[in-house]
Amino acid sequence: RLAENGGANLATPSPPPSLASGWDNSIDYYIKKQLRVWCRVQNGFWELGKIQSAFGGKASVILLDGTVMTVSTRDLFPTNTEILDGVNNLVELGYLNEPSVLCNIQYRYQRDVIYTMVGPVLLAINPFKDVSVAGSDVIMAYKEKILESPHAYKIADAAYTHMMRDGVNQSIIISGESGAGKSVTAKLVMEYLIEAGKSEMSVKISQTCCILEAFGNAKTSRNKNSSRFGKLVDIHYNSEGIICGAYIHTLLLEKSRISHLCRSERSYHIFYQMCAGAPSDMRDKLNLRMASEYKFLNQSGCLKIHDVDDAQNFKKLMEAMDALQISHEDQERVFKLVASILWLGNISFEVIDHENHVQVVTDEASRSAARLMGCNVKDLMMTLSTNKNQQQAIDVRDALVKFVYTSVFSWLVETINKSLKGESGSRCISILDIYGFESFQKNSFDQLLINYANERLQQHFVRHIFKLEQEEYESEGIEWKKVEFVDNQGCLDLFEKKNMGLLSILDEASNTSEATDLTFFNKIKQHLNLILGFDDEKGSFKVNHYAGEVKYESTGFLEKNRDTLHSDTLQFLSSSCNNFLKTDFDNLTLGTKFKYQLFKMIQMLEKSNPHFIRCIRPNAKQLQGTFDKETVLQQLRCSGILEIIKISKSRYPTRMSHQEFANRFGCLLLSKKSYCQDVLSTSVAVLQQFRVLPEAYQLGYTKIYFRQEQFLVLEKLRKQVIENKVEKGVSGIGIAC
Ligand code: AOV
Repeated sequence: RLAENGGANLATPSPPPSLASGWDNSIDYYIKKQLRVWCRVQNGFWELGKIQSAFGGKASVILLDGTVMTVSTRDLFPTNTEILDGVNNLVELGYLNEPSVLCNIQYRYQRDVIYTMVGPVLLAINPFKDVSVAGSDVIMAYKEKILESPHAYKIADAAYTHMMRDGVNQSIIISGESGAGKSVTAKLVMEYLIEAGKSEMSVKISQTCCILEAFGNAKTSRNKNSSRFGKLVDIHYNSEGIICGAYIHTLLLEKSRISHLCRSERSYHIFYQMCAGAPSDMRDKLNLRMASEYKFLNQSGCLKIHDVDDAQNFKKLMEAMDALQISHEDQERVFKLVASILWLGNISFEVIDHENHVQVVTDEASRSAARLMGCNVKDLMMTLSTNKNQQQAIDVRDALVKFVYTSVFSWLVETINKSLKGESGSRCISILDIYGFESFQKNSFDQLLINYANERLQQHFVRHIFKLEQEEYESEGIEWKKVEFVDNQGCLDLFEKKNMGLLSILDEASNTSEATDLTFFNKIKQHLNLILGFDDEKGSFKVNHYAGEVKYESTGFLEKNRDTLHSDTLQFLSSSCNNFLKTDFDNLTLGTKFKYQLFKMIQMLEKSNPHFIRCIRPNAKQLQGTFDKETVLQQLRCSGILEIIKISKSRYPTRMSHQEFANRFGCLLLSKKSYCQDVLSTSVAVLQQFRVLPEAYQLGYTKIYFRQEQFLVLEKLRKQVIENKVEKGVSGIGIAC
């Protein structure tokens, strides 16, 4: 679809002649002037070449390497002049087509320039190496507007400036596939926001990442430091722009990782950090061994991550916990529970055949686990014993460890939030960083929820960048040429529809005791024709996500969604003396809880003015210096980059009600007469006095819309007027000036 649009040019320089009406009118010009063109070659990508001749919709093209090809003129695209190589904002490209966009990003990437603006959206390409232009000097340069090139700091600065100017809450939404660089970008954004409003709270906020990463991140096959939970961090500021507190909302932590690992992946970092870095007195208390001695950790064949020092990170973690004033007593309780999970994983079962009974062996593992959980070993053994089979016993044990770990994680988030609570601020900037879109060889319920969250986020993006923007222009009666875009609402409906959505069918099955993964599979097969395909043998189904197709295996869906603990386990936990392990179950399925948390986050975002950052993975292998065009192009396409450029070219990014505009700029008027009339006359008088060009603004029914540059000019003038008046000590500056 994009390829069809590819040849269309939006801002046609002259000459060369317009290509909007197709090549046939201008092809002779390209031949005569020997201008370079992009030519689509067999692999679907483009190479540079020159047209030798053309006839009947076909052209003969000589590529840079001397190859001569005959192609359809539809496979040729105009190139931009070399002056435009590597522009800061893709909107500046004269000719808008996929090869030019891709080439521009690659040009910058090869020069270690990883950020590019696409209209108001920041693109960030993961360099997989340190190219950082970062730190407090750079932050100050962005704050003072000395530096203006695209950067995560620039977006943070825009949000901060906007918040201070309008007193409106802001959000920075960072999206992209797993491993694309969201969390690193989120850290840079936070760095800026923490520095810009520096207070005593700043150090605490910056230390939270270290704790949340230790407990909520793990190595996956796509990212060695993958977030396995979503987070929305609210930073609260007072009216002077100083930080007064913060709050972290989290989105469900992936649980299956605690007991089951895929080959070459790791469990949560904390386990390895603790095993490698705990000081000797702690090792004794926790009866701690090497990571390789625990089954939950050694099952995947991966214990270490290249270039990561787990022991050193454990030290940093303890410092961070101290900075957040988590008492040593509580820290010890946390580590005891973490260690108890490792020992629970090492528990062995014995089958007593004639009694049809499976029971836990009393050994070092069961004794250590019980002691660390603060319970009696007999109670633990009773809970984990069963009259069914060994698998049942293992399932009960695994449900218990997942519960223990998620309780620790929730307790930590709660405690961090208590520590970050300050005076209530009047304004807030929220930063969203969730687990990115995932498609592995085997995808389970965890991937389904993660990808569903990404669909929701994509809809938020589409709504703000395309839908709301265009609806507003229409309702304000502004001249506007509609831009088409891909809407993912259909896929969201597949998940969310009330009766026959994927999640509701799953919930219904989960609440029916006779239902199985197979009956669930059959039901979606019967009712969900939006699903792309079913494989009866494997019980798998394919969903067409905005970011690509994913095949999910339905085995285990029901159990994961039910998310219940065995009644014996519940009783056992209520008798445990560890008060982290609260069991106030609310009887919601995991899918419903997830949807609820997600909705709450989106609702908060809807109340703020959004800024978007799209992170891009340059290759699938996490390699530096490797720009894989296919991987990048696929991500650009599903982010709708070409459409964003189109909409941004004609967009009016700054807008104010007529009243606000008159209040703000009325003071610039030389003639007080116009100022005394109605607000619209004041606005028009300002525009006339400064001879603002008609194409730089539009008057809507209730608001006035500006091109960014024009608005900045007015702001600069306003600033000068105010400074002049203050310097001269003139009283009676205009109302809001
Ligand atoms: P993600 O947040 O998008 O994945 P990360 O932010 O964790 O991805 O980035 C993955 C890895 O890429 C990091 O650990 C770094 O090694 C590298 N990286 C990312 N951005 C940069 C940068 N700006 N400079 C240098 N290296 C970078 V996930 O959390 O899996 O969805 O759940």
